Amino acid sequence: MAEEKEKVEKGLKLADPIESTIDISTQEMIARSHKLGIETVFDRAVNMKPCNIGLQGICCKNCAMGPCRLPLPKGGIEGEDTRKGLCGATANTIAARNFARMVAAGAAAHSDHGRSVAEVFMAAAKKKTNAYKIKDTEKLIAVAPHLNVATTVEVDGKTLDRDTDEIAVEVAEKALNEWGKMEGELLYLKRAPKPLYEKWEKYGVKPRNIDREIVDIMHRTHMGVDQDYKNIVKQCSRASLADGWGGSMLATDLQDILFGTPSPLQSEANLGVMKKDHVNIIVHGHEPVLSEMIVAVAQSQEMIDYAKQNGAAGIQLSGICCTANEVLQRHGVPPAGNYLQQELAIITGACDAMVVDVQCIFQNLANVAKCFHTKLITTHPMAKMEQENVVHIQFDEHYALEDATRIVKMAIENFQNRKADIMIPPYKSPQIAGFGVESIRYHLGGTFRGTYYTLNDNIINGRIRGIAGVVGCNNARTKHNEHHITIIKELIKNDVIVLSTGCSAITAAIHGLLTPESAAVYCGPGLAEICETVGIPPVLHLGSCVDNSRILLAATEVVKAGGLGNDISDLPAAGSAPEWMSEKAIAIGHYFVTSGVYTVFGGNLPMSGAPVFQKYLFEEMEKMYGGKWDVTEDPMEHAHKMIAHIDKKRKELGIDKARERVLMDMADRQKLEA
Ligand code: BF8
Repeated sequence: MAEEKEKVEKGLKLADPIESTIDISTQEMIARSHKLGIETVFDRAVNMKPCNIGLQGICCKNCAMGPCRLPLPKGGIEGEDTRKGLCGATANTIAARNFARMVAAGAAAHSDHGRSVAEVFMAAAKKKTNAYKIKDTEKLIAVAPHLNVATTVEVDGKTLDRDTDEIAVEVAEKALNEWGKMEGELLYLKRAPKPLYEKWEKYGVKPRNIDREIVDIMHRTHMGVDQDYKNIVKQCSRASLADGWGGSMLATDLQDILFGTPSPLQSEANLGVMKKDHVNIIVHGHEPVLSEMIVAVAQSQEMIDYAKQNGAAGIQLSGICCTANEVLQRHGVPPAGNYLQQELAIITGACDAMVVDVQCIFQNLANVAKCFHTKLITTHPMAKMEQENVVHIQFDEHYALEDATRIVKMAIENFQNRKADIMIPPYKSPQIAGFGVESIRYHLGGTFRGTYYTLNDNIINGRIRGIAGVVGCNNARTKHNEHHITIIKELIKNDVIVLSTGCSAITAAIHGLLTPESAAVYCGPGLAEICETVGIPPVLHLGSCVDNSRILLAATEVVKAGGLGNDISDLPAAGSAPEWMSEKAIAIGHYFVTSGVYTVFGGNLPMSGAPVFQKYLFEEMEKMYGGKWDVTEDPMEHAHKMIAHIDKKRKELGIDKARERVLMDMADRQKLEA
């Protein structure tokens, strides 16, 4: 015991690999990190416990009279809640302000990503860069009207197609304007079902422009401004909608137009995609503008030859986090892992370069890279690292190919510097990724109709019980991947089709749920039949976290196809973030809720210390938007809360009976026949 205490005091307590993750390659790499004496997030998580007051969301550090902490008294509150900070701020105000600042940070991250893409898009549209060209003109034409850009012109009484270059420049201008326009409302709001748009109008939450709603949160949560938690939540709704139906949706659309709209393709996932005899380059972060160029350069014959001259058999490109999802969905580049595996990819000893941009990048990567030959390369002016072993190659879209070439060459030349034994865990899973609004229409809509009719039909007849969006991060406070997989398996077992993005989608791939064959193993009979007939996996990978906008638009298409109500909140659908950790997840959760989706988070939501505020999010919001928040630590309960909600919606739609008929098993049928 004393020995154990000493270990803890010296920071030497080590994570148990089996307790830390359900993924065998991650278990093996944690064990290797211990053997090599390299600390990872898994070890830090067992040594540092979270702050109990922060966990409850009731620590206010928005001014220097604090931090003021308002813990819930043991046994809860009887009678009036008299807790106050020095200025008098109540627990509800404090928790709401903290929540709002998370929404602001999350919306800012997604939307600023969108802005970077829009700037590159503008450069491409104006032909100021040779590296980028408009790839998907069909999507350009489809998106243009949503930004009030005409796609045809009248000449001499005839309607002619407008020049695509001209359309592209105007789309870029209109898109960029969405971040800072002085008047009006976000143009994409009108893409939502009409009843939803009218709810936003009624409750006064239509975003004015993207930046303004984020600045507004920072202002109103400053000391001594908004002191009404309901009014603070109202601004959270505006800012999160500016993310989901603004910055994120623009990021997705402009990326698709610029780099190609994804369509289903085959790939693999997990650390085993790295190759010992190849130059391994890992792209990590979120913005695909540079990684697109790295893909192009790494696949060039010149670079492959250069790799061979340097003793390697070729170049293996792989990804971590959402940059991985971006290059996966458009090029089939395999993800080497999700959020919690980033240090482990370097600990293989085979990572010749890890190229990072923005968001979800551990500061400790530099310390881990120091133990190996790995070149850790930062590329974004906004995200530098102070350690000396980190190289900064600032990405400039005007010299994108040159920057990418410099990075790929640096990785190749580093191949010969490998010093440690290589250990790449030999595990990877096949996957089909690259789904989106368009491909769901193609696969589940039927070629004649080209709509979501068949999907709706199968929801109505009960083969598909409902739709779940399962998204988001890993969190070192939860056993890595366990909750994602438990929840997803329980959903598909109950015939709920899953749309997934972000690290959740990578997790599903790693555990073999992104193949059509997995349907026969894990799905209920109705969903299995659909997957088998159409040849799709029961879990559809819709891309990165900004691509949660694809889920909003897919849900909108389902509403439009008819038979399942008039609004997203009418659908037998639910949202989930089983292992969330990032502020972006809170922004996403809130725009899902404000778009009418019942959304369950795993682990903890930092608001339990302010029960009145929590009740507002968990119960009252539903009365306005039809969506609401929920949280639970138990993954089975999590899945069943979603299924119960889906069943409630089926009942309200009057389609619960259809499902009862469909799900008769053989014995039931025989009884009937008899
Ligand atoms: O934006 S799921 S850990 S990588 S925050 Fe980060 Fe979470 Fe992964 Fe993508 Ni989304």
